[in-house]
Amino acid sequence: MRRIPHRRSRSLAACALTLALGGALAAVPAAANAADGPLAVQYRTSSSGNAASQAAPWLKVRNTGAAPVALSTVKLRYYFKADSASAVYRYSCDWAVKGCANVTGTFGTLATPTATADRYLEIGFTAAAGSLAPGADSGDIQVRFHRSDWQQLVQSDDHSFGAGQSAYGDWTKVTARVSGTVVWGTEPGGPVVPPPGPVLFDDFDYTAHSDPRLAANGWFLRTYSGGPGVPGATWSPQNISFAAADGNSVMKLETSTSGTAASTRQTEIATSAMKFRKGTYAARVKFSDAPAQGPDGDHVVQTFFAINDLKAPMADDYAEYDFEYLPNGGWGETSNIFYTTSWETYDPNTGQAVNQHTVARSSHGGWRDLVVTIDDNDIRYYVDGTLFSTHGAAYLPERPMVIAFNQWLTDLTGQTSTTPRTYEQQVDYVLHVKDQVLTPAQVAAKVGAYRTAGRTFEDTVTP
Ligand SMILES: [Ca+2]
Ligand SMILES: [Ca+2]
Ligand SMILES: [Ca+2]
Repeated sequence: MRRIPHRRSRSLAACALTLALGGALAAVPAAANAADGPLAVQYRTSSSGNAASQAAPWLKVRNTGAAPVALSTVKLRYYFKADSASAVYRYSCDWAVKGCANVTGTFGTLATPTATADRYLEIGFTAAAGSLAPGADSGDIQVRFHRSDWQQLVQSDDHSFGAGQSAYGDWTKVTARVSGTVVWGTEPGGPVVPPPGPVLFDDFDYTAHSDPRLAANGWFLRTYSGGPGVPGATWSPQNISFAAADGNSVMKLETSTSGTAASTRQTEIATSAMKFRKGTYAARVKFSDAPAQGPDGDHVVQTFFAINDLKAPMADDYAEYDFEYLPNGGWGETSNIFYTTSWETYDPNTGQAVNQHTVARSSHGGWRDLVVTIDDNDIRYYVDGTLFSTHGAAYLPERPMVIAFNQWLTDLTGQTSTTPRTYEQQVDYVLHVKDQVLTPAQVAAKVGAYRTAGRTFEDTVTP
């Protein structure tokens, strides 16, 4: 428990009220690809008998991702149970849109057989098969295989066989690999590969705080007054800007003051929609230990967080998860301190708080890779790829939240100067993957894939 009388939480209650009253603010997120792939496999059989002279798995592979995929890196596996340990099978390609000459078929043996699979037919492609553009599929790949002695083979005990699959449809019993990594389907006895989940990604590639794409993409730049921070301060969208920096597009939050409430400009940007609960939240944020200009010493707070509205003091369906950096201390601290905090609830009137927090009393200035994951068991915070803290199940979110960044001053007691000064927080990107716990390396790979594809925004998370 920590008592913090002036929490930002009060601001979100106001924000939610604003959203409830102001339909104009509730921008609808732009639709994008339903899946971010990268591949899906479709299957039909052209030989449906439980026992047959040959198996005829016809296949198509579709690029569901945002980047082209070279077919030479793709392998499809059709799993079956051999008719005997010594049975030998022969592969044929009858027709393929990419050309049978560019399609390969080889047989493999499973190291760990199951009741329905001890062999597989692996379909591959030569370089001449080319690549699949986003949204494109390979077209028909009509292949078959039979026993070398032309005896009947039993299909009814084969993992990948679908007797009723007389037309093409997505088929997870045939797997797809890209460069050796399974990206589609379920291997025999193996873990189920979850389908790609809804995702929010924004590289913050905008022109200005007035760029209409910000609202179209579901962002709200705060204008309404109130806590947290200095009473009477202004929340200023004009202090949010966009630029190229350190090799990528970045968003800048500038918070300025001359030591009075009237001169204090704080900044906040949040999603309009309260639709984020379990899963992975990530952002690359640049904290600063010194002002961009003017004298140093204010109690500035630089943040990345998820939060919902407090419906009543101590309501337990409140939720909030914070990264907070105070380069000059504050909240009774005299030097730099970095917080991760998971909130069950609080009372804005008394300051009573039910939370779990973990701190580091050290500089966190500079670019930081921040990741927080929330599943059914706990909340895990990572900084620069390293686990920083794990918070318990008592603090899991009961309801969806918004995602937000803000920069504000806890009070004006950090220094007495009346010389103007400006503090700057930068944000490179934000990523949320719904209901999936990603490692920091998987976060980096996902962000890298968006950049390879030249894609700066996607939002497929539905409320
Ligand atoms: Ca069989
Ligand atoms: Ca709660
Ligand atoms: Ca960026």
